[in-house]
Amino acid sequence: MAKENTQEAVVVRVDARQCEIRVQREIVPAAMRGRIFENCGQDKIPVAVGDLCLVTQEANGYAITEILPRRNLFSRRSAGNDGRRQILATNVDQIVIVACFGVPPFSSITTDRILSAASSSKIPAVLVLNKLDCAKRKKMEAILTTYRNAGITVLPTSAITGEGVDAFASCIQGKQSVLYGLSGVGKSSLLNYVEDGLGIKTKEVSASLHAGRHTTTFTRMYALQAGGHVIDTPGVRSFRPINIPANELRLHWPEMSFLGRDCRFPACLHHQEPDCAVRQAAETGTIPESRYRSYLNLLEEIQDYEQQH
Ligand SMILES: Nc1nc2c(ncn2[C@@H]2O[C@H](COP(=O)(O)OP(=O)(O)OP(=O)(O)O)[C@@H](O)[C@H]2O)c(=O)[nH]1
Ligand SMILES: [Mg+2]
Ligand SMILES: [Zn+2]
Repeated sequence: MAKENTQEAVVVRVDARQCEIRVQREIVPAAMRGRIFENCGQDKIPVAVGDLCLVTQEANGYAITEILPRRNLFSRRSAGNDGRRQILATNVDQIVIVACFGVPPFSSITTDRILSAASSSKIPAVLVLNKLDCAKRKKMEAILTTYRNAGITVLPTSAITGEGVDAFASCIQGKQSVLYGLSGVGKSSLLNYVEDGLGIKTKEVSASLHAGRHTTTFTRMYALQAGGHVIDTPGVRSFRPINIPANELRLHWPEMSFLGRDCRFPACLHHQEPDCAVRQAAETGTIPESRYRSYLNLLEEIQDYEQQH
């Protein structure tokens, strides 16, 4: 049974030694108590945005004493080669992958890696394609078709003209979502557009020429007036999924698993095996080459990693 001064709270922001929590509708700082570091396992930090936790009120503020069981968890392999896991968000209903037309250029590899991580965590994902105002029609249609054929909901938007943002707003309403994608695609701009008063810092238009700077530097959950919560994250430059074995990777490319029934070997990795129906489909354009290439690119990386560990 919970102690008398113990309350339930939600973690809305995490820094190196301190967090912010929402408790009784207020956002307050909270310290992390030593005990929660004990069962950290492969994680760098035991607390993540989205966590439900127990907190106690101490003389100089709140302290998190326990993380409650998570219903799901979105993570990646942390930078460096220590095999650690970086938890990006927990207890979410969906991952909203944000990519864009224009700058930074659309990256199939990054998008498909994030999609595979969402799939392996059993979290639904949607793809927002922002900067519609910068889109070239042919390229836009190719990207839309590729992902819609893979069974993924795609929402084209522009945080400048407002086109498509209503659909984005309905997509996040009433749910707990995490926005994730490359730096500079317009994650924070989209949130500012649909939610009055957030005032999240976004890149100045003039400063966007200076590539490589992240505008959002911490992950933070915001409550939506229409109901639901959304987690804005700092953009990434690259993404490595974690805990997907090479021989299961293909399960996360839905359009390949159907075709894979025609491969000679039931456990075909769709790489160099003879009579591979998936490779043939990529060669003839039945499945998009970009999706097959991003699969192979990740497969080889995971195989290298598995050989080293
Ligand atoms: N043309 C155009 N520019 C946009 C659009 N949305 C955002 N931008 C611009 O893109 C730049 C980056 O926007 P941000 O909202 O800071 O991007 P972010 O994804 O939050 O970036 P990080 O916080 O670094 O991850 C800014 O200069 C925005 O004004 C859009 O729909 N069209
Ligand atoms: Mg941002
Ligand atoms: Zn095959």
